[in-house]
Amino acid sequence: SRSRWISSGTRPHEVSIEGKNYKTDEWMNTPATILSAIPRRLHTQPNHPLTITRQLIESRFPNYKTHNTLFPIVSTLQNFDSLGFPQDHVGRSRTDTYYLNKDTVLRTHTSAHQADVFRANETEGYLISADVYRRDAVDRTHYPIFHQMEGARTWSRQESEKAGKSLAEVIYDDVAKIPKHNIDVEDPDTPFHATRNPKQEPHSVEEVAAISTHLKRSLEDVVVTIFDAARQTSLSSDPSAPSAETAEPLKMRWVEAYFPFTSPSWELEVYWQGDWLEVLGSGVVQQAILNSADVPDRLGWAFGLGLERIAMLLYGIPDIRLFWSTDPRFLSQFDANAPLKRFVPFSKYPACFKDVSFWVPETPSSSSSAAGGAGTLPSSPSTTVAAAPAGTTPAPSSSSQSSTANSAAPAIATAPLTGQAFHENDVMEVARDVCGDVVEDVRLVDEFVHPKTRRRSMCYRVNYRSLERTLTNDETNGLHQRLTQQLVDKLGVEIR
Ligand code: FA5
Ligand code: MG
Repeated sequence: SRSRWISSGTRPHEVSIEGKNYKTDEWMNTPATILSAIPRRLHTQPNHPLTITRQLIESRFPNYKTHNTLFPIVSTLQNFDSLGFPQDHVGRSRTDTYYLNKDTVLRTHTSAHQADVFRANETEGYLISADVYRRDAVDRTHYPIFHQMEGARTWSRQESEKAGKSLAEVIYDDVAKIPKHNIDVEDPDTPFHATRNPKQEPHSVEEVAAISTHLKRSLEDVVVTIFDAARQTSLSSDPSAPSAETAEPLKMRWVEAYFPFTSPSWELEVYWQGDWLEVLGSGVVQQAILNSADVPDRLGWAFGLGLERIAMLLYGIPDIRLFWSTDPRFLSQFDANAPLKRFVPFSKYPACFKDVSFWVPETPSSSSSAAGGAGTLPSSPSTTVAAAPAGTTPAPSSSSQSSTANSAAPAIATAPLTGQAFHENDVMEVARDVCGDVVEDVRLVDEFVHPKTRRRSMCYRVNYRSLERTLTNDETNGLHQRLTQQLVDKLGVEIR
């Protein structure tokens, strides 16, 4: 069968990552380009914008224990099973997740550490910041490696009893300690949904209301803090820099969401550059997770936010690739000990668009494969599943659910090992692999099924643009040729 090993013809039998060795098997789908980026740990680099953003958020949760160095390679048990992911959840598929072997993945989210940190039971609240890895779309707000901050806060029923209060009362006392803001937040406040977001049996309605109020107020405080800081920068910077008038007024909204490990669940979106940008997912922690972590007496909330997305709001950084830049024109703009300054883009270099059209290889299941949802390739920064109206959020049982692996792509019905269906993320990865960071965007511009042969044709438009220089014609032509060839070699497509 066709090799799915994207970055080279042969798969290594073993990979060594920071002194730890992993035997690979036929599940291995992690390219060398991804493995080599693991040591970067951008969120702990001094004066890196992700570090400064992380610290600013951490300052809003003063008594929470912070974990910033948890190892990125985890078991499928940690990443999925401990969180209640069903066996057939699309997040587990090799089209969405980087595997080293059947049982070992590059974590797709910081939630992979929830169970372990709850079990350690050191503090009422914790924050985990870390690099996470996903096969995903290529555009200005998505990158295959990004950084998340997980946060959680729990309360003990026994302790509230000792204090002679109900748990809800104790929580509302804590809500009163959260700084107030006067921003109008759009919140339909529909906590429960029969299939997606049922009330958990051990929780009372009052408890859920108290927990979700504390959760929402805590996270609104984070976003307000970021926007205030961003506004300060535009006021104080030099006259040529973007001014306060150009800064948009803060708008945010809560949208119902689905995660296997919370109920009820929400995502928070912020209006940014003309579109809604999803910044985090959150919800009331599934009691089963706390029970199996030996803290059945505790209940509370958890969230996971995208640090790049927040840093983009904070500094006005326009493109997610910039975080990986080692160019002094980028790095010298950030200083943890100086007042915050808005990012001043170095000149934008010209874009170069090239199309590639091909016939999708036929597989036993290609009729039901990645066409539908994946075809609606992101055309805006707000591309994740949450961008769909709450009412369309898939039910837990739906196979098209995609929550941690946030790609809007639907589930692939085929087994992941042989005769795989075409998946858009494979195109994305070939583009990343061939072009590195000089690919800005890859999007589907045309798709049709031949009326007679029933073969499917797709056309992708690739935008070649470097952040640091003008690409020559020869260079983009060469890249496009290689990309086209790799699509043929790795995915078995037939160029039209
Ligand atoms: C999760 O990963 C859940 N683990 C979040 C969570 C934690 C929910 C705890 C409930 C309780 P999601 O896939 O939506 O959810 O990702 C969370 C955030 O990560 C997104 O809101 C977005 O800000 C960011 N993010 C997701 N994919 C990417 C990407 N490819 N590039 C950059 N940021 C991303
Ligand atoms: Mg999401």
